[in-house]
Amino acid sequence: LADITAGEKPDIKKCEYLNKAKIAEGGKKLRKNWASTWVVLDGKKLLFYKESKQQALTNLKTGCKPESVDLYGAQIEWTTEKSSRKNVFQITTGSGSEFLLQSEKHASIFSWHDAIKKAIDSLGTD
Ligand code: I3P
Repeated sequence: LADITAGEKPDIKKCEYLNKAKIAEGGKKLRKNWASTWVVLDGKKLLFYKESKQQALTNLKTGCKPESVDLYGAQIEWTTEKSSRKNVFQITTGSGSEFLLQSEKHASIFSWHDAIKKAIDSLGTD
């Protein structure tokens, strides 16, 4: 939402409820805590909203702050080791934070993996 307050148009590619667990921050491991989260992909970053979809949409207009994850220099990979759940991928940010995202819906999580990978690749690493 920094983009909105800066007067730029948001470039929303995708939004949906996914299960999210943050497992590390700044290289430090965190206790895993899965939570249903409204996730927005805007091309350069992922936004995580704790509240309901309606509140999240309202906040898109009013500029309330979600947790924002910069995709520049991030990595994405499927994992079967970091969780007993199926359909899980991990995002590792340039700053050393790690997130797991999961959905019971195969098509949905594959589509998210694809979209986030494209966003990361389009940003490059240099
Ligand atoms: C964790 C919780 C998570 C589970 C995790 C447990 O216990 O059950 O759902 O992850 O497994 O440690 P607690 O709530 O007591 O912290 P998955 O559902 O992803 O398997 P883990 O320790 O193997 O990561």
